[in-house]
Amino acid sequence: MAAAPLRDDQRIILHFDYDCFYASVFEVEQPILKTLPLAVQQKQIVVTCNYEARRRGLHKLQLIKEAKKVCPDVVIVLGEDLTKFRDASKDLYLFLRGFIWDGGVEKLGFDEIFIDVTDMIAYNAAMLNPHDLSHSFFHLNRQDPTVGFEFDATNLYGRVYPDGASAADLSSRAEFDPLQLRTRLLLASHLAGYLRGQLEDQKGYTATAGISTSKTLAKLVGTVHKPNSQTTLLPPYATVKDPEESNVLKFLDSREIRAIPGIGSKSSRKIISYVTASEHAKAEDGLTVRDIRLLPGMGPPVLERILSGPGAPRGIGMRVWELLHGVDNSPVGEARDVPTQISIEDSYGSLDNFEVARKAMIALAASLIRRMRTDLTEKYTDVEGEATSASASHGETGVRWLARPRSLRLSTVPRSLPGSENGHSHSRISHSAPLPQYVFNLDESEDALAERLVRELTTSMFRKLHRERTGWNLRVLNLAVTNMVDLVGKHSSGRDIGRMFQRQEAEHPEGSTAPQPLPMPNTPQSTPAVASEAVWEESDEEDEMTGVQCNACGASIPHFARTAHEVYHTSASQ
Ligand code: DCP
Ligand code: MG
Ligand code: MG
Repeated sequence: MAAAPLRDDQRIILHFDYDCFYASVFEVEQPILKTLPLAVQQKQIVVTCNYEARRRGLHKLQLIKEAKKVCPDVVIVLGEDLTKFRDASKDLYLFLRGFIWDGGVEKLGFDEIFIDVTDMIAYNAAMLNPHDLSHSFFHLNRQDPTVGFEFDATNLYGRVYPDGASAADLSSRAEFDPLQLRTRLLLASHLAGYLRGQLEDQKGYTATAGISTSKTLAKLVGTVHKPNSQTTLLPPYATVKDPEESNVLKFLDSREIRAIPGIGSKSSRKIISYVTASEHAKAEDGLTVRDIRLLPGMGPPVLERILSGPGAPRGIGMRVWELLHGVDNSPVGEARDVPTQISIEDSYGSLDNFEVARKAMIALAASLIRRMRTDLTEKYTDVEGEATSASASHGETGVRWLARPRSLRLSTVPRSLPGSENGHSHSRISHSAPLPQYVFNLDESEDALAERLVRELTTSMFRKLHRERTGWNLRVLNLAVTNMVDLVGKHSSGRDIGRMFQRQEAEHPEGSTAPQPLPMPNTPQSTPAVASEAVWEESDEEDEMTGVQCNACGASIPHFARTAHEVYHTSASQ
């Protein structure tokens, strides 16, 4: 059998997942709802419900009809407009980020956050006084030693895996070592507890946290105790003498492969069918990570063979082999509170004449500009000519763009013709053009800008896609801004904005017709909807692993080859 991959447990990562997130947003608005069973409705489905409702038998993704039967006095609120969830998500992200030093803080979907706290933990481990661990102080600021909180470093905070273990007990001085993994995890458990407390006291949200040394392990171990709880995955992680003594393997081994974040559902299916086809294996039901890991002959080459296919990145076998052993060296992404693109989409019963299309485009453009203003700007204070978002007490204040998209993309999907099979999935067509600078003018109204954008640009883009005055009938219109240029990185002072604009202008691409990704299938269609963001918590990470599907030919394309593939279609169609 192939060797187990090497572990690297230098980092400490926290993962937060807010409890019943959409429901909590309503509870924060109206605290009375906390005491009632509360369900959030999208279409005919309960997308989430609070824990009072769960106590009474309701659960996520249940039919409304069923929920009412199970719990007749359930309070139902409509959650199709995602604006307030997005706003709350951003607010909580910025709030948490405010406590963090240099490590990355990465948002996943609306209600999850990864935080790399390695530097904060190393600093505080070095500051511990081994003679008086029970009166320790956790420093939250390197410059100001009074900022922080008191804690008892003889005990780990919150729950642990394995349950009930006391392996992190530091009470015996002989065992104290600031560099030891268990010391660092212990400190991190107190930091996670403190941040959860702040989140609840200052913002009214409870969260469930996981604490470990990688994104995958932190996220997974966080699910062990829910809600309003936290779980630390205890050492030992790397075990030289007997690898099976590792708590990482113990923890992962009993899990089903599809539960491992980073292994997408397609990959899971391929692995499961390979393993069940082998005579050594048990039936598909109850197939665990351990069954797969220990299957004779299993290893990176076999996994590479099973999982490779058009679009699978090289090295996927090794990556999955690592994940099966709880090895995940992927970095917590740089703070990125701006999306890579924003797209607004609506669907129509019948859209077959230009005037109706024009009005629809104005509505989409107005929503798009509104969204750009929410997601891509921030308030700032200018101190001594240097723009910072930090708490400055003097200086000029204003609103500035955090990022500017360079391109505008219009996509349409025709109503499928009778007789054409599966007509809609391959028939999205798009046209892109440079985004005019006037849309960034914050002094003009969104509606005025939308009218101008449609008059001066979008209508001609539309005509490029549908040259005939009549004879077409559309099902979907989508307007998006893409090619985002980040102007204010986490550590940037913002002084180079002007220069960046000049560069950006020079780099503007020509308009191009290119196949574009499909919107999320569950995007609500009744109101102009965001099609670009990972709204669903358990987003299928297949894309990240294997690439994207080309909408023109259906092939699966790795991310790095996507541009080339688009060019291929563009030139082939000319
Ligand atoms: N969501 C959704 N559709 C899904 C899954 C989730 O709209 N298929 C939304 C509603 C949730 C939010 O995303 O409130 C976060 O998803 P979670 O799975 O984390 O669910 P909750 O936060 O609601 O509950 P939990 O306490 O189990 O984390
Ligand atoms: Mg949640
Ligand atoms: Mg979640």
